[in-house]
Amino acid sequence: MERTLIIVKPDGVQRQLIGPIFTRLEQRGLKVVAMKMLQVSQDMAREHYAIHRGKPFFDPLIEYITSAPVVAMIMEGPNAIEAARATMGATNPVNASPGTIRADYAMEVGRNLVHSSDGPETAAAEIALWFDAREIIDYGRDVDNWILER
Ligand code: IDP
Ligand code: MG
Repeated sequence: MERTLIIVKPDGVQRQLIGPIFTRLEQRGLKVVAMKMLQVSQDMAREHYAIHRGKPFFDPLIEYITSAPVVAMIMEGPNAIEAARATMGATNPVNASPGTIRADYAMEVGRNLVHSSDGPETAAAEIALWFDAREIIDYGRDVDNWILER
């Protein structure tokens, strides 16, 4: 089953939106298999956003993601990456579709509340960066019979 990394960014934690953000994803049927709060270090931020090094928004992005604690989680499900990206909405909240997290709660690209892996390779690398294998829990849910076709 596919897994993806979700992060409630510092603005999401400060604005007391951990619950609403998490609820959107959880209620779709995505299963939480790991979850923790942490303060991101400069080194970890630079590694997580390495692909954006050299871009004009890189330094502000590092400052943003390290500015206060975040909540990170791994969510699992069929097409989890695509499902989470669709629920999160476009990178710039102004272009995000109504009903998505970013459209409903955010105004600007540099304060867009949430991160979600953008592909299978990225998801695998991000999960390895953010979580130790022992922090990921493989478990069943009875409700899966009502969420998944099998
Ligand atoms: P994503 O988060 O939707 O995958 P990416 O293009 O991977 O978007 O960019 C990573 C993060 O960098 C964005 O979520 C946003 O916080 C920030 N960012 C991206 N583009 C800009 C920009 O043009 N100005 C300011 N911040 C940006
Ligand atoms: Mg991205």
